[in-house]
Amino acid sequence: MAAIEKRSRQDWQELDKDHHLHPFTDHKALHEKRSRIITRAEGSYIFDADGNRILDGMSGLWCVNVGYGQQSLIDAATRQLQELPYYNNFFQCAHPPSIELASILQEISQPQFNRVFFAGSGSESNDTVVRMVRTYWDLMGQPQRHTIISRKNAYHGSTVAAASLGGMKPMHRQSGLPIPGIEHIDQPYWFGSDRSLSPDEFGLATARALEEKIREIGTDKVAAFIGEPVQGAGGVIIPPDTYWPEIQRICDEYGILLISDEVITGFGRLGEWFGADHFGTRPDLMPFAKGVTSGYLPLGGVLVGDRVADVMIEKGGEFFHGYTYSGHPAACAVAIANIRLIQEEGLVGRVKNDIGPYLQERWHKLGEHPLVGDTRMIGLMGALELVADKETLERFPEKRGAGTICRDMFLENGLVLRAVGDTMVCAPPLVLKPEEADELVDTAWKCLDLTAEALAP
Ligand code: PXG
Repeated sequence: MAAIEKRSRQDWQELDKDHHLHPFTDHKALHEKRSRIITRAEGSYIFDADGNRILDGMSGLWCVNVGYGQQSLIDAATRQLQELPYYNNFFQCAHPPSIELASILQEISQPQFNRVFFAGSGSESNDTVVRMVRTYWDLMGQPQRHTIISRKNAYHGSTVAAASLGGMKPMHRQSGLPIPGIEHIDQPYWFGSDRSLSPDEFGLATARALEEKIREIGTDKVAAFIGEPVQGAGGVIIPPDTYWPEIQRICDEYGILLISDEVITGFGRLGEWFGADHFGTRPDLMPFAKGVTSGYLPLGGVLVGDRVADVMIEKGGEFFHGYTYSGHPAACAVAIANIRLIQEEGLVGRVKNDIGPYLQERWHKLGEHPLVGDTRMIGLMGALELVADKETLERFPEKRGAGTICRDMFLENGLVLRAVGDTMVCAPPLVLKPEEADELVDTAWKCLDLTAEALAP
């Protein structure tokens, strides 16, 4: 018997409504509307229960880097499930997939990374970061150094510690967050500023807010700074070139740890293995997830630099932290196959030199549309800003819901892109073909026309 029944779209929708509470969802609104049921996927396309073929301009949730239907990943999972479907890495045990993956991650990352701590998701990875950073400073004999500085509008996950690191106000409001010892500074979002400074000046100014914050809190109290190389969920915010070098300088000067959250930017998204490689930073910790398995199975982890790992190993004492699924064997086997595929197909270089520049050039042409005030793209991660007035760059009033209207137009016309307010974001699979890139941009232009019509007074 098949594990999953064959049912009509309507039956799935009714069962879903009756029994399933979705993540990040207004449940009342969804009850009135019903879910879109996705049944299968191939390459860069997903298919819904009505058979509609939809170009997945978001790689699922920024994760399906190698695209759907890759047989080598499916085979790796199958083989591993047959051989050893589960065993843990607690109590001085390990298994070949977790060890092999740890050594491969060391090969593809910067030289300071020789060790990895596994988790099951990006959120768990960032919870690990909070625990590990504070443990490190305790071991260093500086237990007062517990404050982690992050940024407003950052996204680091949805567990209590990860959401606290994040700078999403509505998430904080809903559950009494952040937890103590986490502070947020302004983000390097030039388009969202008053634009009185040049992007380079603005990049320096927002980076220097870190220095001011460290001084305000006390130079002996700050443990670390965490940032996404490019903010994803916050609206694909690409910092000016001046930003990350200045952040690195400040971290070095004050001796605080630098954490590069690579959950979205890792595994080729920016045309390098990791976002830190693109921006030239040398992080001490790099949480990752998503693209490590291209989303085929859940896996996360933290790449731990020697500065931290050596202290933990030399000083000893149990690190009271870990998850049942830290280094799940099937997920690790899929990650190994995924990384090998990225290497064999040269996908990182393809993003940097081939499909990346190809899509970027076309994406920037969308900037000529009357509804678009700005376009940006780095690797295969981009955004465009919807504006009410192309001259003054004035935005639509929030209640018009321009971004949501545009997102729904995209979907009706066979394209998934995300709306973050009135910022439309895009992160297609790294295997995107040139003709699919053309389709993405042509559909986007047509839908911008339709959105403009819908928003016309
Ligand atoms: N860090 C970053 C930078 C992320 O983008 C997480 C951590 C948390 O990962 P997990 O695996 O716990 O979800 C993320 C996740 C969106 C969206 O709509 C973005 C994420 C997750 C869900 C939705 O943009 N990013």
